[in-house]
Amino acid sequence: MDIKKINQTKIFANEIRIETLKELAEIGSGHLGGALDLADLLAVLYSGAMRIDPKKPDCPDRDYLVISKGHAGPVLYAALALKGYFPLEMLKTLNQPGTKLPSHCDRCKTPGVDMTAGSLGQGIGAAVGIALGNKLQGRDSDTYCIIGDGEMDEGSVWEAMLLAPQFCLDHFIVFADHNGLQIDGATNDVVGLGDISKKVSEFGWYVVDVDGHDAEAITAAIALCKKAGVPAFVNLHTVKAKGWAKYENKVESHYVKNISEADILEPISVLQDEIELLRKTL
Ligand SMILES: Cc1ncc(C[n+]2csc(CCOP(=O)(O)OP(=O)(O)O)c2C)c(N)n1
Repeated sequence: MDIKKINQTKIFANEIRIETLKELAEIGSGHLGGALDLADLLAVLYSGAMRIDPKKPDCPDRDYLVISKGHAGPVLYAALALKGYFPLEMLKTLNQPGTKLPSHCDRCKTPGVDMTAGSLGQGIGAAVGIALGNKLQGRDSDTYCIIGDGEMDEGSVWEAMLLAPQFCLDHFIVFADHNGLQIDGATNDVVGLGDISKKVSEFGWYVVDVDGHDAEAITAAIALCKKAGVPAFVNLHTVKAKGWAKYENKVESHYVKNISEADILEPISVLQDEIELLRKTL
């Protein structure tokens, strides 16, 4: 794999984290942990894995992304703004009255957002519908979906898991953000999922386990999934709040209040130092 391309993707991931932190500091609170931990995946998806054109967000032949754990809106907005879907300046309006960037994703408000989400367990069913619609209309568009491991406690997720192989949705890739935590504790302590990969595999999916912070491994996994010929599931092992050491792997990172401009200086400085090191390799 091209190391320069991978390092560019890593730089992009840190830029996404920095913009996400700035968004949350601007409004002073928000879903921090489950947003930061998706930056590496989004960097891969928006660095070439997905067929998209920021100038034509509604082009029917694009690839589609449903973030079913809709509370991760801020990290998606950071990626979209950095890709040029809308001005970076707009990120300052996160969750403000009249904004196009509500805390939870809304397809009617934000250019580049393909599905409204927030009520957990709904987005993956919508993604099955999108993938099926594309198949019936003969498009070769890929549909991607991101769900949370806590979200997988919802029964509707497993209904969608049953349907995708039934419809032979071979252009469908679901990522589980497997950080082991949810709103009020460890997922295993709330409703344990057991061996997620084994379970999903038994539903008829192609399954691959990946380090969710390794851009190269994520890229390789997507390539495998595209060849699978059946719906594909990436068990993405992540660290909640990855990129802000103070909050990493902490339940309290789920929703953080009183985030100030001063608070984010330290994590941003660490992320910028990493960017500088990576730039030297280009
Ligand atoms: C149907 C529904 N029930 C409850 C909630 C409240 N809620 C918001 S986030 C969350 C935890 C989600 O955990 P997970 O999917 O693991 O997300 P992550 O830890 O990656 O942020 C809950 C229960 C919701 N949004 N929707």
